[in-house]
Amino acid sequence: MEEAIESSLKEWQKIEPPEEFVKKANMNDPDIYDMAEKDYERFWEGIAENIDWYSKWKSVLEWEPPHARWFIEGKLNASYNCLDRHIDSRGDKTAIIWEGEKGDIRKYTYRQLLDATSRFANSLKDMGVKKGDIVTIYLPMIPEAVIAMLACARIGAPHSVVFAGFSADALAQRIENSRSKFLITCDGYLRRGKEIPHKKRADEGVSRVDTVDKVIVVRHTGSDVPMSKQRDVWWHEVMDSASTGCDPEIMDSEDMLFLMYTSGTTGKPKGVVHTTGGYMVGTHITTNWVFDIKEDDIYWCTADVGWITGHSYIVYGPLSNGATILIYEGAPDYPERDRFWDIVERHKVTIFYTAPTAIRAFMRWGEDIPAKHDLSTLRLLGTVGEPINPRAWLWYYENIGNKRCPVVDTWWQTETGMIMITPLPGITPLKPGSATRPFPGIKAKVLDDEGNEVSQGHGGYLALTRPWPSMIRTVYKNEQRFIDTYWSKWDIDTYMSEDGARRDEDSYFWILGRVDDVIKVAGHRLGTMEIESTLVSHPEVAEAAVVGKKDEVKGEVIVAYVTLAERISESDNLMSDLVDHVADEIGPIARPAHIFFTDELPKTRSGKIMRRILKSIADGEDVGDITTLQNPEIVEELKRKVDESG
Ligand code: 6R9
Repeated sequence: MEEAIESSLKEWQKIEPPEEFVKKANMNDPDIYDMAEKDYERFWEGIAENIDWYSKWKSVLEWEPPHARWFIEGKLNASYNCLDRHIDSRGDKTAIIWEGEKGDIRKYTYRQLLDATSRFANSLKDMGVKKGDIVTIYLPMIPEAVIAMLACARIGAPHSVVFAGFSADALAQRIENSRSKFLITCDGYLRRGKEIPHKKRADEGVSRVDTVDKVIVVRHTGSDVPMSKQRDVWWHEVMDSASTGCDPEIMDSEDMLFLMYTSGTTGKPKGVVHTTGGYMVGTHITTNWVFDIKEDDIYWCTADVGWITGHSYIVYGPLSNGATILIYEGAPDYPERDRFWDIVERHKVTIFYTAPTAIRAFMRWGEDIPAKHDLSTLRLLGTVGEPINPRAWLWYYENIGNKRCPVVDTWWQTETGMIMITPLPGITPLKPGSATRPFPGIKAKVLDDEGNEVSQGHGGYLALTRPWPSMIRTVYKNEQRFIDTYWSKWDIDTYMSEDGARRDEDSYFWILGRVDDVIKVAGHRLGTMEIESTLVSHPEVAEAAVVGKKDEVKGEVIVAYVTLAERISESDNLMSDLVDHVADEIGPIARPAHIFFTDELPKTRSGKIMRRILKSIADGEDVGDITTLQNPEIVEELKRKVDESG
């Protein structure tokens, strides 16, 4: 098996797009790249015609690095673009197919989705939500999450969606930073058949802040939940009394559409600000060209709406294209490991977008599982979230796509808003493991520390050297952090992605992963600092260092090295306490896979913890030069501990 894959790796070095696919592809003109290159502002101006505007922009771009403003003075509404403009031609077309973990199915046509969105928009207004107010959405994967987002967009209230798997504390932190007065949540939701008491968590979060006036609760599982008299209202009750029809607010191109908190190098997550015009233009066109969305496609992106992928490629990109999207609430292995393929078969999914970590899990479960299902409706596959190893790529291509479906490996970030480096399936020859080349109009380079382009085959930092419509506008209430994080490594007009990359002989990009203290656990972005601060907040912990350890399925898992406070001795109980503490404070995804107690952490003479060394120890790799440490002897001791733990 291993050998077969390795040999096909060579054989399959470049996979040309299938002729049939090319013929029908939404974008199949290779000259598009040159055209965009000639004058990228003109290119984006043409692309912006795909969005409906109340009034057109006066100029395309104002670029005062690092601040870009796109489609100046253009007026539009994102929810109008996702709903109203489809009603004449697609009013009765299915917009959302939702499947719950228990197998219950709900569908919304575009007309029904518009109706629900308008009603909910009116409910928000009735409750006092005004244009510019930030509304926090803390919901699992249910249609109400999409409706709530679109309703906010409709009335010009930026949403801040918090991943439902995050803890009360993480929720509180985000509400606090955005000073949000409104929260939308639900009673509970199912995960592997077990009910998660979501409202309880939301209540805990709200109790830790002093901003929230109103909580709107979706009845999803039907379980009893305490409702606070003044503060809490049921979604269905406000919807019943809300009036229908709600005129979309006319928004400026540069008005904030949403805030999305994401992890970075320092402890606190940062609020990435996205605005309306450029974001809609960017997500619309990438959905159209990269996923080749057609009228009769059934499109399924398995991400959660709580992450940027859910925002751009479940909600705004696909719905602005009038697509039918599928949303599944539950786990991929519930009740059985074929759940995804069962869904693909039953709903006749044609386009499927998921993360490498999921693909590696499927691979491990074996090809017999997808083979039991008819996957012949699939015509395009995508991946996102972390580098995909060529073996996993090929497994996906062969076992899910039956060698018929192009696989688009799409590199982008919360901050970029839209897909940046990707094949165009009707044009680009594919190479397993490579995200191939920048989307038309995007300029990416691989730079060294001094900002020089590195030569072919060598690793460097992935940089973006030209503005793009859906780029991050600032870090909410922290302009300095925006500049320091992204625009200070080289010249002020060059964006630092914090990813390593190299280019090959065809100038294809190969993403090497993060170069900062961000780790990706099963595709979820987490800051090691966030986890360290949480560990240190435990009364028995003195110091902690967290690194990502390579993992075959999850990409990385969390390893924590912990020094205990004076007179506290290590024990298995304390270890599991600490693991639970992190899960409670951040969420189960941040749960350390291993904790090692140590009397000291390896430090430089100036006292900096050497995480690089700790990572090599965790990965069982050579630690390299340790002569600059003040305590080199600790390295051997830690190596022994890690070895012994197996
Ligand atoms: C969309 C998303 C961003 C980080 C990014 C990089 C990694 C995303 C990738 C990829 C290799 C790909 N990443 N796509 N690495 N190949 N196709 O995931 O946003 O959660 O902000 O994470 O994810 O490291 O810097 P976000």
